Amino acid sequence: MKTQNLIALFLFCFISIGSTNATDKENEPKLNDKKATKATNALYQKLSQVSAEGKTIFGHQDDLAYGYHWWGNGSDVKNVTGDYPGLYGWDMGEIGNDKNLDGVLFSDIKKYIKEAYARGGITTLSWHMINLKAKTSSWDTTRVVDEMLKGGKYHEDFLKKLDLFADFVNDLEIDGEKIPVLFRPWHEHNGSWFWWGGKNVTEEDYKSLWQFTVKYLRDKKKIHHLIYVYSTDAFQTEEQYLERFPGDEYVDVLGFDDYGAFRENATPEREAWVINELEIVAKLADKKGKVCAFSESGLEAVTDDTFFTEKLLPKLNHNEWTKKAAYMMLWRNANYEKEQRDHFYVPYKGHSSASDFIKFVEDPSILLESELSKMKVN
Ligand code: BMA
Repeated sequence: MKTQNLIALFLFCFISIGSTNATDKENEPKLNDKKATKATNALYQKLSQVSAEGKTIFGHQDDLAYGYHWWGNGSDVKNVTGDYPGLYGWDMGEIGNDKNLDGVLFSDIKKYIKEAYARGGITTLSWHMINLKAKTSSWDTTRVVDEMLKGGKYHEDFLKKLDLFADFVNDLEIDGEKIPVLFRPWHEHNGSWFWWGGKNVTEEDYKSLWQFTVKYLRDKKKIHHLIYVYSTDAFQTEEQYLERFPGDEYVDVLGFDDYGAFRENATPEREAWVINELEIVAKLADKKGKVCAFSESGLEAVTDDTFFTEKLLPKLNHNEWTKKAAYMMLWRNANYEKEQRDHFYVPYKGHSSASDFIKFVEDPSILLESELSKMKVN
């Protein structure tokens, strides 16, 4: 080959490699908030990488605050597996009081979030906000969303709640750096059990509620360490999933909750919905340049000793699409003494499903905290 040809070939290769990289970067999921902090962008990138590698971060609600047999400082996940979950869920319900709706001090939640972050763990916040009209709980379906929007009787009360939330997340700081948070408000809205869901609100009002929440926190309160997670309950089609979607510019993570699929009486067809749900959110996330997740699930009281390896894991690892959920979170382990009920989703030490849970977390696709913290972001 002549020298000129060699140079031309070299230049061609150089330019094509360069442009491929540029395109790859362009296709990488990006946060909507252009002012998002460095740590927040880094977290989003990490989630996107976990997803691209077909791995899933394991999460647990209220993990560090209490467990089936104990209250205050601990972890049923660590007691059973020797490691902490990679992701921790907390709920903002009843913010303004000392304790949240499940009796955890907000000051403790802050402490747990900081401890987890220092170890490399991730935080997600949900919010079972009280019904501002009935002044009760999120399960009170008295119509209220229309009156919470601008001009409505409860708008000011709503702003006060958002201000309390803003103060809470602004306080999540270590060495002058804000701890990034996956914020998942107004979840399971395709069901009618919360005041913000289903027949208790119009499609338009739901979208306005969501958009207002984002705009107020991001633009008015100038909070730039939140990643917004949209999270429906069970669904069967992409159209159903997107029915009340507030818009690409208001959502960063596409999530969903599904408990029905794993209930003891669920048919094999119903169980298979999870595969379909995982595929739909993964394909949508791919199309929209976002991250996807299985934001809540589990089998209450883990009544099946092989639930984790025979029911849950095969869904997550079913195919290339289902593997893309960046994280999956199981719900809380209610303290038996306090609540007098078997309402737990992770085995406690000594529970008959503990060995199966250990096998589940040992699967190479499942990430607990220590593995997650060692992961380098490309
Ligand atoms: C529900 C139950 C309730 C709890 C609520 C908010 O699923 O666990 O007991 O109060 O979540 O955490």
